[in-house]
Amino acid sequence: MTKRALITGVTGQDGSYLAELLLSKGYEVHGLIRRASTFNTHRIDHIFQDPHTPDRRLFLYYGDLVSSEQITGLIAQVKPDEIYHLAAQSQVKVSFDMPEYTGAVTGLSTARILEAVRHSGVTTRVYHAASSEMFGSSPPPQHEETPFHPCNPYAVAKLYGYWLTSIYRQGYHLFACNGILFNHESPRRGETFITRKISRGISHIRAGKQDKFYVGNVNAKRDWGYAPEYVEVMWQILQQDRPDDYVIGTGEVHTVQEFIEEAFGYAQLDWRRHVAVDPRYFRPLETPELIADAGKARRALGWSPRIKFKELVQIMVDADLEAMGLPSPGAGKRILREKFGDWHQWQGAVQEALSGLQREVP
Ligand code: NDP
Ligand code: GDR
Repeated sequence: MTKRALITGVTGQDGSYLAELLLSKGYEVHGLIRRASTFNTHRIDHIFQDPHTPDRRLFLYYGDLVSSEQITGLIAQVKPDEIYHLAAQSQVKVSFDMPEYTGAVTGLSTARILEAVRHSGVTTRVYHAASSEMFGSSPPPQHEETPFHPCNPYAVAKLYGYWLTSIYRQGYHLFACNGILFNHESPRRGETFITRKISRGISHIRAGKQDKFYVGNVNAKRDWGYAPEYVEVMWQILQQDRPDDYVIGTGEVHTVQEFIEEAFGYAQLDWRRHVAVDPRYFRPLETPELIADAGKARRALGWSPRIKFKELVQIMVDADLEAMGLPSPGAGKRILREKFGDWHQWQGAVQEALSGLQREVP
Protein backbone atom coordinates (compact mmCIF):
# COMPACT_ATOMS: atom_id res chain seq x y z
CA MET A 1 0.00 0.00 0.00
CA THR A 2 1.30 3.45 -0.94
CA LYS A 3 1.76 5.58 2.16
CA ARG A 4 0.37 9.12 2.15
CA ALA A 5 2.09 12.03 3.87
CA LEU A 6 0.90 15.59 4.41
CA ILE A 7 3.61 18.23 4.81
CA THR A 8 2.94 21.77 6.03
CA GLY A 9 5.83 24.09 5.12
CA VAL A 10 6.67 22.04 2.04
CA THR A 11 8.18 25.10 0.33
CA GLY A 12 10.68 25.64 3.16
CA GLN A 13 14.18 24.24 3.61
CA ASP A 14 13.12 21.14 5.54
CA GLY A 15 9.81 20.61 3.75
CA SER A 16 11.51 20.49 0.36
CA TYR A 17 14.11 17.95 1.46
CA LEU A 18 11.47 15.89 3.25
CA ALA A 19 9.24 15.83 0.16
CA GLU A 20 12.17 14.46 -1.85
CA LEU A 21 12.97 11.86 0.77
CA LEU A 22 9.37 10.63 0.98
CA LEU A 23 8.93 10.56 -2.82
CA SER A 24 12.11 8.51 -3.07
CA LYS A 25 10.60 6.09 -0.53
CA GLY A 26 7.50 5.68 -2.69
CA TYR A 27 5.14 7.90 -0.67
CA GLU A 28 2.33 9.98 -2.10
CA VAL A 29 3.15 13.48 -0.84
CA HIS A 30 0.58 16.21 -0.19
CA GLY A 31 1.90 19.66 0.56
CA LEU A 32 0.34 22.86 1.81
CA ILE A 33 1.63 26.07 0.24
CA ARG A 34 0.83 29.71 0.92
CA ARG A 35 -0.59 31.81 -1.81
CA ALA A 36 1.86 34.60 -2.69
CA SER A 37 1.82 37.22 -5.42
CA THR A 38 5.26 35.98 -6.48
CA PHE A 39 6.49 32.41 -6.93
CA ASN A 40 7.44 30.85 -3.59
CA THR A 41 7.95 27.29 -4.83
CA HIS A 42 11.57 27.52 -6.04
CA ARG A 43 12.73 24.83 -3.57
CA ILE A 44 10.26 22.29 -4.96
CA ASP A 45 10.02 23.27 -8.62
CA HIS A 46 12.27 20.36 -9.60
CA ILE A 47 9.83 17.81 -8.15
CA PHE A 48 6.62 19.51 -9.22
CA GLN A 49 4.27 17.34 -11.26
CA ASP A 50 1.66 18.71 -13.59
CA PRO A 51 -1.90 18.07 -12.25
CA HIS A 52 -2.77 16.30 -15.51
CA THR A 53 0.00 13.74 -15.09
CA PRO A 54 -1.39 10.26 -14.52
CA ASP A 55 -0.13 8.45 -11.40
CA ARG A 56 1.45 11.56 -10.00
CA ARG A 57 2.61 11.43 -6.40
CA LEU A 58 3.06 15.08 -5.44
CA PHE A 59 -0.07 17.14 -4.74
CA LEU A 60 -0.03 20.79 -3.68
CA TYR A 61 -2.82 22.82 -2.07
CA TYR A 62 -3.11 26.46 -1.16
CA GLY A 63 -3.70 27.10 2.51
CA ASP A 64 -2.56 29.33 5.34
CA LEU A 65 -2.09 28.09 8.86
CA VAL A 66 -3.41 31.27 10.44
CA SER A 67 -6.81 29.62 10.01
CA SER A 68 -8.04 26.05 10.13
CA GLU A 69 -10.37 26.33 7.11
CA GLN A 70 -8.10 24.46 4.73
CA ILE A 71 -6.29 22.08 7.04
CA THR A 72 -9.39 20.46 8.54
CA GLY A 73 -10.90 19.55 5.18
CA LEU A 74 -7.54 18.50 3.81
CA ILE A 75 -6.87 15.99 6.57
CA ALA A 76 -10.35 14.50 6.19
CA GLN A 77 -9.97 14.32 2.40
CA VAL A 78 -6.36 13.09 2.11
CA LYS A 79 -6.47 10.80 5.15
CA PRO A 80 -2.69 10.92 5.50
CA ASP A 81 -0.81 8.14 7.25
CA GLU A 82 1.70 10.72 8.45
CA ILE A 83 1.57 14.48 8.97
CA TYR A 84 4.77 16.50 9.18
CA HIS A 85 3.88 19.88 10.64
CA LEU A 86 6.81 22.08 9.63
CA ALA A 87 5.17 25.39 8.69
CA ALA A 88 6.07 28.29 10.93
CA GLN A 89 7.15 31.89 11.12
CA SER A 90 10.62 30.49 11.84
CA GLN A 91 12.76 33.63 12.17
CA VAL A 92 13.64 34.36 15.82
CA LYS A 93 14.50 38.03 15.25
CA VAL A 94 11.22 38.60 13.36
CA SER A 95 9.31 37.06 16.27
CA PHE A 96 10.33 40.06 18.42
CA ASP A 97 8.83 42.38 15.78
CA MET A 98 5.71 40.23 15.28
CA PRO A 99 5.08 38.34 18.54
CA GLU A 100 1.31 38.06 18.09
CA TYR A 101 1.54 36.84 14.49
CA THR A 102 4.28 34.39 15.46
CA GLY A 103 2.02 33.02 18.20
CA ALA A 104 -0.85 32.67 15.71
CA VAL A 105 1.21 30.81 13.10
CA THR A 106 4.04 29.07 14.92
CA GLY A 107 2.07 28.24 18.07
CA LEU A 108 -1.66 28.02 17.32
CA SER A 109 -1.20 26.17 14.02
CA THR A 110 -0.23 23.09 16.02
CA ALA A 111 -3.53 23.28 17.92
CA ARG A 112 -5.37 23.55 14.59
CA ILE A 113 -3.63 20.47 13.23
CA LEU A 114 -4.04 18.35 16.35
CA GLU A 115 -7.71 19.31 16.70
CA ALA A 116 -8.32 18.56 13.03
CA VAL A 117 -6.76 15.12 13.46
CA ARG A 118 -8.72 14.42 16.65
CA HIS A 119 -12.08 15.34 15.10
CA SER A 120 -11.43 13.73 11.72
CA GLY A 121 -11.25 10.23 13.14
CA VAL A 122 -8.36 9.63 10.72
CA THR A 123 -5.60 7.46 12.17
CA THR A 124 -2.48 9.42 11.40
CA ARG A 125 0.92 9.95 12.95
CA VAL A 126 1.89 13.56 13.63
CA TYR A 127 5.39 15.06 13.70
CA HIS A 128 5.66 18.52 15.27
CA ALA A 129 8.75 20.56 14.45
CA ALA A 130 9.73 21.73 17.93
CA SER A 131 13.01 23.58 18.46
CA SER A 132 16.16 23.79 20.57
CA GLU A 133 15.18 27.45 21.03
CA MET A 134 12.73 26.21 23.69
CA PHE A 135 15.73 25.50 25.97
CA GLY A 136 16.72 29.16 25.78
CA SER A 137 19.00 30.07 28.67
CA SER A 138 19.17 26.55 30.17
CA PRO A 139 22.85 25.61 30.39
CA PRO A 140 24.13 23.16 27.74
CA PRO A 141 24.27 20.39 26.77
CA GLN A 142 20.48 20.17 26.42
CA HIS A 143 18.56 16.91 26.25
CA GLU A 144 14.93 15.73 26.53
CA GLU A 145 14.83 16.32 30.32
CA THR A 146 16.46 19.78 30.32
CA PRO A 147 14.11 22.50 31.68
CA PHE A 148 12.81 25.01 29.15
CA HIS A 149 13.71 28.72 29.58
CA PRO A 150 12.74 30.32 26.26
CA CYS A 151 14.28 33.71 25.37
CA ASN A 152 12.04 34.93 22.53
CA PRO A 153 8.43 34.92 21.26
CA TYR A 154 9.27 32.25 18.64
CA ALA A 155 10.52 29.87 21.32
CA VAL A 156 7.43 30.47 23.45
CA ALA A 157 5.20 29.69 20.46
CA LYS A 158 7.13 26.46 19.80
CA LEU A 159 6.80 25.55 23.46
CA TYR A 160 3.02 25.87 23.19
CA GLY A 161 3.07 23.45 20.24
CA TYR A 162 5.46 21.15 22.09
CA TRP A 163 3.22 20.84 25.15
CA LEU A 164 0.04 20.46 23.07
CA THR A 165 1.68 17.63 21.15
CA SER A 166 2.58 15.94 24.42
CA ILE A 167 -0.91 16.52 25.87
CA TYR A 168 -2.69 15.12 22.80
CA ARG A 169 -0.41 12.09 22.91
CA GLN A 170 -1.23 11.38 26.55
CA GLY A 171 -4.82 12.61 26.69
CA TYR A 172 -6.18 11.48 23.32
CA HIS A 173 -3.66 8.72 22.57
CA LEU A 174 -2.61 10.31 19.28
CA PHE A 175 0.66 9.13 17.75
CA ALA A 176 2.12 12.62 18.12
CA CYS A 177 5.86 13.33 18.42
CA ASN A 178 8.12 16.32 18.97
CA GLY A 179 11.41 16.55 17.15
CA ILE A 180 13.49 19.00 19.21
CA LEU A 181 15.89 19.87 16.43
CA PHE A 182 18.94 22.08 16.84
CA ASN A 183 20.01 24.45 14.04
CA HIS A 184 20.32 22.70 10.69
CA GLU A 185 21.47 24.37 7.54
CA SER A 186 22.01 23.70 3.85
CA PRO A 187 22.30 25.45 0.50
CA ARG A 188 18.48 25.78 0.73
CA ARG A 189 18.59 27.66 4.05
CA GLY A 190 16.62 30.93 3.99
CA GLU A 191 18.89 33.85 3.11
CA THR A 192 18.28 35.76 6.37
CA PHE A 193 19.61 33.03 8.67
CA ILE A 194 23.21 33.62 9.68
CA THR A 195 24.93 30.64 8.01
CA ARG A 196 23.37 31.35 4.62
CA LYS A 197 23.88 35.07 5.05
CA ILE A 198 27.59 34.32 5.39
CA SER A 199 27.91 31.79 2.53
CA ARG A 200 25.80 33.94 0.22
CA GLY A 201 27.67 37.08 1.28
CA ILE A 202 30.94 35.39 0.33
CA SER A 203 29.61 34.50 -3.13
CA HIS A 204 28.45 38.10 -3.67
CA ILE A 205 31.84 39.44 -2.58
CA ARG A 206 33.66 37.01 -4.87
CA ALA A 207 31.37 38.02 -7.75
CA GLY A 208 32.14 41.70 -7.09
CA LYS A 209 28.47 42.47 -6.35
CA GLN A 210 29.07 43.48 -2.76
CA ASP A 211 32.06 44.49 -0.66
CA LYS A 212 30.76 44.21 2.88
CA PHE A 213 27.91 42.80 4.88
CA TYR A 214 26.73 43.36 8.45
CA VAL A 215 25.95 40.91 11.22
CA GLY A 216 24.70 41.03 14.82
CA ASN A 217 25.90 39.08 17.85
CA VAL A 218 28.93 37.06 16.79
CA ASN A 219 29.42 35.52 20.25
CA ALA A 220 26.27 33.36 20.21
CA LYS A 221 27.07 29.64 20.22
CA ARG A 222 25.15 27.18 18.11
CA ASP A 223 25.14 23.48 17.23
CA TRP A 224 24.87 23.48 13.42
CA GLY A 225 24.04 20.33 11.42
CA TYR A 226 23.16 19.46 7.81
CA ALA A 227 19.42 19.69 7.05
CA PRO A 228 18.93 16.57 4.83
CA GLU A 229 20.12 14.39 7.70
CA TYR A 230 17.60 16.04 10.00
CA VAL A 231 14.59 15.38 7.76
CA GLU A 232 15.65 11.75 7.61
CA VAL A 233 15.31 11.54 11.38
CA MET A 234 11.85 13.19 11.23
CA TRP A 235 10.75 10.23 9.15
CA GLN A 236 12.44 7.76 11.51
CA ILE A 237 10.65 9.29 14.51
CA LEU A 238 7.28 8.48 12.95
CA GLN A 239 8.30 4.88 12.11
CA GLN A 240 8.84 3.87 15.75
CA ASP A 241 6.47 1.54 17.63
CA ARG A 242 5.68 4.21 20.21
CA PRO A 243 5.34 7.99 19.89
CA ASP A 244 8.03 9.95 21.70
CA ASP A 245 10.10 13.16 21.70
CA TYR A 246 13.74 13.36 20.58
CA VAL A 247 16.56 15.89 20.72
CA ILE A 248 18.51 16.01 17.44
CA GLY A 249 21.85 17.78 16.97
CA THR A 250 25.56 17.21 16.40
CA GLY A 251 26.87 17.91 19.92
CA GLU A 252 29.51 20.22 18.43
CA VAL A 253 29.38 23.93 19.26
CA HIS A 254 30.81 27.00 17.53
CA THR A 255 30.33 30.74 17.72
CA VAL A 256 28.97 32.80 14.86
CA GLN A 257 32.45 34.36 14.70
CA GLU A 258 33.96 30.92 14.14
CA PHE A 259 31.51 30.26 11.30
CA ILE A 260 32.57 33.53 9.67
CA GLU A 261 36.29 32.74 10.02
CA GLU A 262 35.91 29.18 8.75
CA ALA A 263 33.82 30.21 5.73
CA PHE A 264 36.01 33.14 4.70
CA GLY A 265 39.15 31.06 5.24
CA TYR A 266 37.74 28.32 3.02
CA ALA A 267 36.96 30.90 0.29
CA GLN A 268 40.42 32.45 0.77
CA LEU A 269 39.05 35.83 1.74
CA ASP A 270 39.92 38.05 4.72
CA TRP A 271 36.74 38.42 6.77
CA ARG A 272 38.09 41.59 8.47
CA ARG A 273 37.76 43.46 5.18
CA HIS A 274 34.21 42.33 4.49
CA VAL A 275 32.24 41.77 7.72
CA ALA A 276 31.15 44.36 10.28
CA VAL A 277 28.82 44.35 13.26
CA ASP A 278 25.62 46.40 13.09
CA PRO A 279 23.60 46.53 16.33
CA ARG A 280 20.39 46.54 14.29
CA TYR A 281 20.81 42.77 14.06
CA PHE A 282 21.05 42.35 17.85
CA ARG A 283 18.04 40.74 19.49
CA PRO A 284 16.42 42.21 22.62
CA LEU A 285 17.30 38.96 24.37
CA GLU A 286 19.74 36.37 23.03
CA THR A 287 19.74 32.59 23.38
CA PRO A 288 23.36 32.26 24.42
CA GLU A 289 24.47 28.68 23.88
CA LEU A 290 22.77 25.62 22.42
CA ILE A 291 24.50 22.22 22.29
CA ALA A 292 22.58 19.02 21.75
CA ASP A 293 22.90 15.90 23.81
CA ALA A 294 21.30 13.58 21.23
CA GLY A 295 22.11 10.40 23.15
CA LYS A 296 18.50 9.22 23.18
CA ALA A 297 18.19 9.47 19.37
CA ARG A 298 21.50 7.65 18.99
CA ARG A 299 20.39 4.81 21.24
CA ALA A 300 16.73 4.53 20.18
CA LEU A 301 16.91 5.46 16.49
CA GLY A 302 20.54 4.68 15.69
CA TRP A 303 20.84 8.24 14.40
CA SER A 304 24.08 10.16 14.34
CA PRO A 305 25.15 12.97 12.02
CA ARG A 306 27.57 12.34 9.17
CA ILE A 307 28.19 16.01 8.47
CA LYS A 308 29.88 18.19 11.08
CA PHE A 309 30.72 21.89 11.29
CA LYS A 310 33.68 22.27 8.89
CA GLU A 311 32.06 20.07 6.26
CA LEU A 312 28.81 21.99 6.53
CA VAL A 313 30.65 25.27 5.96
CA GLN A 314 32.37 23.85 2.88
CA ILE A 315 29.10 22.47 1.47
CA MET A 316 27.36 25.82 1.86
CA VAL A 317 30.18 27.96 0.48
CA ASP A 318 30.66 25.67 -2.53
CA ALA A 319 26.93 25.76 -3.27
CA ASP A 320 26.61 29.54 -3.11
CA LEU A 321 29.72 30.12 -5.22
CA GLU A 322 28.41 27.74 -7.87
CA ALA A 323 24.93 29.27 -7.76
CA MET A 324 26.68 32.55 -8.63
CA GLY A 325 28.39 30.85 -11.58
CA LEU A 326 31.80 30.95 -9.88
CA PRO A 327 34.31 28.14 -9.38
CA SER A 328 34.28 26.62 -5.91
CA PRO A 329 37.16 25.08 -3.91
CA GLY A 330 35.16 21.83 -4.29
CA ALA A 331 35.72 20.13 -0.92
CA GLY A 332 32.02 20.48 -0.01
CA LYS A 333 30.90 18.83 -3.23
CA ARG A 334 33.42 16.05 -2.69
CA ILE A 335 32.15 15.41 0.84
CA LEU A 336 28.57 15.07 -0.37
CA ARG A 337 29.56 12.78 -3.21
CA GLU A 338 31.55 10.57 -0.85
CA LYS A 339 28.98 10.49 1.94
CA PHE A 340 25.71 10.66 0.02
CA GLY A 341 26.51 9.80 -3.57
CA ASP A 342 25.37 13.14 -5.01
CA TRP A 343 24.87 16.84 -4.35
CA HIS A 344 22.44 15.64 -1.77
CA GLN A 345 21.35 12.20 -0.98
CA TRP A 346 18.01 11.71 -2.70
CA GLN A 347 18.43 13.60 -5.94
CA GLY A 348 19.10 10.46 -7.97
CA ALA A 349 16.22 8.53 -6.48
CA VAL A 350 13.77 11.35 -7.00
CA GLN A 351 14.84 12.07 -10.55
CA GLU A 352 14.48 8.44 -11.48
CA ALA A 353 11.05 8.17 -9.86
CA LEU A 354 9.81 11.31 -11.55
CA SER A 355 11.66 11.08 -14.84
CA GLY A 356 9.77 12.15 -17.92
CA LEU A 357 7.29 14.24 -15.97
CA GLN A 358 6.75 17.83 -16.87
CA ARG A 359 8.23 20.45 -14.59
CA GLU A 360 6.25 23.61 -13.99
CA VAL A 361 5.19 25.77 -11.12
CA PRO A 362 1.57 25.38 -10.04
P1 NDP B 1 11.55 27.70 6.70
O1 NDP B 1 11.40 29.05 7.25
O2 NDP B 1 12.54 27.44 5.63
O3 NDP B 1 10.12 27.19 6.16
C1 NDP B 1 8.94 27.53 6.80
C2 NDP B 1 7.78 27.03 5.96
O4 NDP B 1 6.55 27.40 6.61
C3 NDP B 1 7.73 27.62 4.55
O5 NDP B 1 7.27 26.64 3.66
C4 NDP B 1 6.70 28.72 4.71
O6 NDP B 1 6.07 29.08 3.51
C5 NDP B 1 5.73 28.03 5.63
N1 NDP B 1 4.81 28.96 6.30
C6 NDP B 1 5.14 30.05 7.04
N2 NDP B 1 4.05 30.65 7.49
C7 NDP B 1 2.98 29.94 7.01
C8 NDP B 1 1.58 30.08 7.11
N3 NDP B 1 1.03 31.09 7.79
N4 NDP B 1 0.79 29.18 6.50
C9 NDP B 1 1.33 28.16 5.78
N5 NDP B 1 2.66 27.98 5.65
C10 NDP B 1 3.47 28.86 6.25
O7 NDP B 1 11.83 26.73 7.95
P2 NDP B 1 12.72 25.39 8.02
O8 NDP B 1 12.41 24.55 6.88
O9 NDP B 1 14.11 25.79 8.33
O10 NDP B 1 12.16 24.75 9.36
C11 NDP B 1 11.03 23.86 9.34
C12 NDP B 1 10.37 23.87 10.71
O11 NDP B 1 11.30 23.43 11.68
C13 NDP B 1 9.90 25.23 11.20
O12 NDP B 1 8.74 25.02 11.97
C14 NDP B 1 11.03 25.73 12.08
O13 NDP B 1 10.54 26.64 13.04
C15 NDP B 1 11.47 24.41 12.71
N6 NDP B 1 12.85 24.35 13.11
C16 NDP B 1 13.84 24.64 12.20
C17 NDP B 1 15.16 24.50 12.56
C18 NDP B 1 16.25 24.82 11.62
O14 NDP B 1 17.40 24.96 12.07
N7 NDP B 1 16.00 24.92 10.32
C19 NDP B 1 15.53 24.01 13.92
C20 NDP B 1 14.41 23.71 14.77
C21 NDP B 1 13.13 23.88 14.37
P3 NDP B 1 6.72 30.17 2.49
O15 NDP B 1 7.72 29.40 1.66
O16 NDP B 1 5.56 30.65 1.73
O17 NDP B 1 7.39 31.21 3.34
P1 GDR C 1 18.44 30.96 15.19
O1 GDR C 1 19.13 31.13 13.76
O2 GDR C 1 18.00 32.24 15.76
O3 GDR C 1 19.39 30.14 16.01
O4 GDR C 1 17.14 30.13 14.82
P2 GDR C 1 19.82 32.39 13.08
O5 GDR C 1 20.67 31.85 11.99
O6 GDR C 1 18.83 33.44 12.74
O7 GDR C 1 20.75 32.97 14.26
C1 GDR C 1 21.79 32.21 14.84
C2 GDR C 1 22.64 33.12 15.73
O8 GDR C 1 23.34 34.05 14.92
C3 GDR C 1 23.24 35.33 15.51
N1 GDR C 1 23.43 36.35 14.48
C4 GDR C 1 22.63 36.58 13.43
N2 GDR C 1 21.49 35.96 13.02
C5 GDR C 1 20.92 36.40 11.87
N3 GDR C 1 19.81 35.79 11.43
N4 GDR C 1 21.42 37.45 11.15
C6 GDR C 1 22.55 38.11 11.54
O9 GDR C 1 23.00 39.05 10.89
C7 GDR C 1 23.19 37.66 12.73
N5 GDR C 1 24.33 38.03 13.38
C8 GDR C 1 24.47 37.24 14.43
C9 GDR C 1 21.86 35.34 16.13
O10 GDR C 1 21.76 36.40 17.09
C10 GDR C 1 21.81 33.94 16.72
O11 GDR C 1 22.45 33.91 17.96
C11 GDR C 1 17.19 29.07 13.89
C12 GDR C 1 15.83 29.02 13.17
O12 GDR C 1 15.90 28.06 12.13
C13 GDR C 1 14.72 28.61 14.13
O13 GDR C 1 13.52 28.42 13.40
C14 GDR C 1 15.12 27.29 14.81
O14 GDR C 1 14.15 26.88 15.71
C15 GDR C 1 16.46 27.47 15.51
O15 GDR C 1 17.43 27.84 14.56
C16 GDR C 1 16.92 26.20 16.21
